[in-house]
Amino acid sequence: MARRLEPGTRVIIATHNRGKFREIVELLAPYRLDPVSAGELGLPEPEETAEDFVGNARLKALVAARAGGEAALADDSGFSLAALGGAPGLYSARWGGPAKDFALAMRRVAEALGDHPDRRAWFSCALSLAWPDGETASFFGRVEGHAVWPPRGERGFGYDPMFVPLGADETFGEMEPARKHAISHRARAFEALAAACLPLLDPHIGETGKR
Ligand code: ITT
Repeated sequence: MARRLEPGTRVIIATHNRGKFREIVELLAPYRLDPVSAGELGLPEPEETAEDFVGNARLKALVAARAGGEAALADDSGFSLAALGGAPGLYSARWGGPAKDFALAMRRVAEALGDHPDRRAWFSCALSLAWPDGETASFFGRVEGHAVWPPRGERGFGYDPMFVPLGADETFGEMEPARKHAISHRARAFEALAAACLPLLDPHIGETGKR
């Protein structure tokens, strides 16, 4: 059984991606932990050398937990197109080039896709929690949908403006953040993480924090 974090524990959010950091902090909000970003602590950004999302998330979480001396949570995620055999997938961040330009990354995806009739797309997310002693727990989530072009919406980050999840009309870039959090790849992985490793919520405490 995975170790559970106590309320009030400081947790390093081992990402240098501001969009991800914001979403993870929002997802963590009900659990009364104390999140701090790896960037704020000046922790290094390790090379992502694993062969899958879980491997990379685990690697990032372990490096941060060992360097920071506290529990660390990392996310490795990506956007995939069926017509491109799952690309950009694990290499989603790299498609933005050194400037991490996602307008460029989306354009590259749209060009690779051309007028291919298969527009099926999905986001994947692995979340790993690591402790400084080397223990880790990892969780995975995925959301299916289709790609649209041109991109739509200013919300979210990364490839959000070109992805419409199944059952919706809006892209993740147009959607209220709360709607994205109800169905996203990250939210699905987070649900499993919360069930196994986050402090248990008092069911009598409402959104106001009062019983
Ligand atoms: P860290 O490794 O520091 O966390 P990164 O941006 O390099 O940051 P990844 O290697 O996991 O992170 O790359 C995932 C990329 O996939 C990310 O840069 C986004 O462009 C994209 N992505 C992941 N989740 C997304 C989401 O919810 N919406 C849109 N794009 C997303």
